[in-house]
Amino acid sequence: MSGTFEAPEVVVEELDILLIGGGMACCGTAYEMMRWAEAVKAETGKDLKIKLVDKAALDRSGAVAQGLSAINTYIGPGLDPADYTRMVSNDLMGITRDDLVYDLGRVVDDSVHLFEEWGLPIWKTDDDGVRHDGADAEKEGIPALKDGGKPVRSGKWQIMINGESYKWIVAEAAKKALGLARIEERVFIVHLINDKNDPSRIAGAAGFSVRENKIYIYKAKAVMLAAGGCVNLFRPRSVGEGAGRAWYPVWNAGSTYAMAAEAGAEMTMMENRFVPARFKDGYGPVGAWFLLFKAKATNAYGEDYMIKNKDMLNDYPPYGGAIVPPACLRNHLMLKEMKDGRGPIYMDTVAALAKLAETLTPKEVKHLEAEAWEDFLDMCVGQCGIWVGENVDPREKNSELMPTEPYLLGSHSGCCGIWVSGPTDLGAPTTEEYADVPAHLPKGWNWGYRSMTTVKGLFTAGDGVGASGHKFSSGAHAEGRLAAKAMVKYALDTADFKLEFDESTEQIAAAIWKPVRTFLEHKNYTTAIDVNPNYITPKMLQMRLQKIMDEYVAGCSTYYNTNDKMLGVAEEKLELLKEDAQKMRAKDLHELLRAWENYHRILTAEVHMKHIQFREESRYPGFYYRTDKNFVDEENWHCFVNSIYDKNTKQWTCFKRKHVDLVDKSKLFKAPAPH
Ligand code: SFD
Ligand code: AMP
Repeated sequence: MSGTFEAPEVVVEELDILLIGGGMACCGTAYEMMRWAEAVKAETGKDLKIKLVDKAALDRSGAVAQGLSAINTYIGPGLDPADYTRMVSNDLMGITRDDLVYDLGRVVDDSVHLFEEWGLPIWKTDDDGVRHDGADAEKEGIPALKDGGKPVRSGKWQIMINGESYKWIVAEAAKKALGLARIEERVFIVHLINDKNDPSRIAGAAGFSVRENKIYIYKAKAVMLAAGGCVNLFRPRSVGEGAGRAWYPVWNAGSTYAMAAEAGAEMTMMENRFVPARFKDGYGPVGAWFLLFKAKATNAYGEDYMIKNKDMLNDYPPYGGAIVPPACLRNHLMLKEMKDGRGPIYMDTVAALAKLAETLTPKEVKHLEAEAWEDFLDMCVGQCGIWVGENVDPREKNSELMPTEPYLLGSHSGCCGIWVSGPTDLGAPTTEEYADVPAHLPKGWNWGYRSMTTVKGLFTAGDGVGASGHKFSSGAHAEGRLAAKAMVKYALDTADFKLEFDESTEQIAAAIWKPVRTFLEHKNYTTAIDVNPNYITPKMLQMRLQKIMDEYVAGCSTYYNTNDKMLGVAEEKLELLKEDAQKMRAKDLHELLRAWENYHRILTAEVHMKHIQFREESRYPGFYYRTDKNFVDEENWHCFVNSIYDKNTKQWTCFKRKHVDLVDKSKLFKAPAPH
């Protein structure tokens, strides 16, 4: 029987393993998992039931939808995972999990090699130092990366690709590994289900089809939750007709953080956020300009604020003294110019291209100019629209840069997310304090299965894993792969375990469809469908959330400033918003999706606010400032801030966890680091 809008069909499926999301991380998990699952089947005859569900279509879902033009994490020969660990730590102001980052550093290149094998064109440098596009390099017989081919480094960690079809290529490999029967596209998961007899264990997940009137309820022993980061929880700089634009993908709505928290998973560093400097209005990325084109950003009067304001870095030892200052401090120096009225900020594309023309051949210059456009066409096509619409030729006219609205993510240059179990073969106890801990890592960093959250059977990767940023596309894929093996092991270890849902399927289905019921019940009360005292549209509710976050939780409109009092106001307003959210309506499946995205955003916004409130310092100047605690306090706050949500009382508990360096960080600094 197929369902109707009034009475949706409820499909219940029993699985061993469920993968939620179809982005870089989940594609990695899918690819790797099938290798282990097939080995298990060959050896034992056990055929693990595995399914992947994505709210969109795998080929273009997630952050890499439009493609990318660089892979930002490729270690390659000459660097080592410890160097990578140091860089990540420094960029995130010293508070990351060295075990997770180092572990990823050991395997990330393997994912890049696979991408190349699957057809991703990677720029190469030949023996004469000449650069070639990926396809040309292949035609000319330049070896693949894994056979010693030299990539074109845009930066120390980044390599250039022709990546318009990056996601297609990665998705194809995942689909091939899984087989189409194991994939359900356009199913939005809204809720994780705990086990009735052990609330700290996962038992499944539930969602609905965004195309058909169907609710899906999955029972599963192991669940991968990799549904990306959180976008549009702050009022975006682009309003009105541009409101659908953002830098990070608008379709990732905090599902990872909200659902994991509701299931009881310990969260970490949720105060962290990323406020990227981007080309104004189109959100075009800047990495290629800064790193490959060696462009400088200036204030309106042509002054390089990184030089002009460099003494401001001294306020933040030891990080300000790093050879490459952290991204937030680079913003800090930029914001000074904007606040003092010396904006707009410009990317000096004119000088950069003229300088490159002095040393490169005309053919290479032409290629680079084409790349300037391709960089946007690959990953942020709207920026090309801006350049065309505003008659921008980057050789002749500089473009404005602007710090964007904040995004929550754990894979790009941010580190909020979920606390996970680390690798099993890293890190000797360094201090006496840990000498009695049987595990090799600091206490509480490992509980057996790599990438498992503190909820048994619930795993995460990519934007989901907290305290370890700078994975980017390649790292998210690799991290998904790392989890796959542990998930198969967990599913086998718990094969005889009988799961029981802590809610009935009827309760779950009713909760999912509630916004539809609200609409159907009240729709005839007024003649204007959007104006009704009995419900609020998801769009209006989203605007309210964004306004609260923007004005009180350090959004753009306050230059990223907040304080204890403003946070108090936000807390109160969010409470009221949550009450009203219960009255969200859904007049069609699209609005049902929007309503549930909002629920996820609200919970994510709340935990972000609570963490900022708890951490009594400003750890990320340039990303946010607590003006009542406007300093970095290494003595008291060089620690993780973690939290747990109780879905019954709806209360958050924030607490400190000790931070330990496993990799020596002194190499990062011009002067010796104090710790
Ligand atoms: O230029 C549900 N990223 C870059 N990485 C690089 O390596 N190089 C770059 O050049 C990068 N740049 C960049 C990047 C991203 C974006 C948007 C731009 C530019 C414009 C970052 C990476 O893309 C990012 O780190 C990874 O993709 C993260 O991977 P992952 O798997 O954690 O998230 P995802 O790929 O967005 O996938 C999420 C999936 O979840 C689905 N989903 N499914 C079911 N139910 C729900 N409730 C769901 N909610 C979400 C999504 O559909 C998706 O499949 S640059 O700026 O530096
Ligand atoms: P973005 O385009 O800003 O997302 O950056 C892409 C990559 O370049 C990421 O690895 C960033 O950390 C790095 N990056 C961007 N800008 C700079 C900069 N000014 N200095 C050093 N690294 C940068």
